Amino acid sequence: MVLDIVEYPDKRLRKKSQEVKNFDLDLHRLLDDMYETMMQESGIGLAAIQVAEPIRALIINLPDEEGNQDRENLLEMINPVITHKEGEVFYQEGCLSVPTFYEDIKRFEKVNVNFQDRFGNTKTIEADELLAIAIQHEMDHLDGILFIDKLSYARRKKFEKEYKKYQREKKNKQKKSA
Ligand code: Y12
Ligand code: CO
Repeated sequence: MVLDIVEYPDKRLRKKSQEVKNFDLDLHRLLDDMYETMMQESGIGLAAIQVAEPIRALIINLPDEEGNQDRENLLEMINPVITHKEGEVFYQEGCLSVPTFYEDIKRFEKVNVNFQDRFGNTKTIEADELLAIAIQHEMDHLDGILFIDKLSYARRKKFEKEYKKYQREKKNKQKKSA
């Protein structure tokens, strides 16, 4: 089932997500619905809070060299914890909860992460390049942090102006089709 994406400035995105304790069918259903939602919306990463579930779960599905998003490469991370971080890199990020806006954001170049899979098994991953960026972006969501929070004051002001325009246009489109 495709779920609704919670969009900025909805306050739910600012909630700190809670540790997952039950690795049950409800969790598996949510992860499957998150995958369907992410694919439908052309995303490569999604945190549970973005579909209004305040639990520490996220999914990432990066495209391969041919640009294909293969479900076999889907990464599901439950209760992730960064155990090592190094380096510095800038990458242009976007977020399904902040449509139409993309900006260069500074992240760690490499991260090591401990997490659990959907069955509660403990795993470790050493990530670099786009995967390291996606993990940091999605893990920020678990603590109510959005990539726009990392913008300079001037850039954030510009973003707020541009985003209001997007919201106005969206509202007008909805009015016309009602
Ligand atoms: C690098 C940087 C950021 C991430 C986090 C995951 N972000 C996304 O998956 C963002 C996807 C996105 C997709 C959109 O839709 C299309 O492009 C068709 C989109 O749409 C609009 O802005 C209209 C916005 C964001 C991982 C790795
Ligand atoms: Co995001």
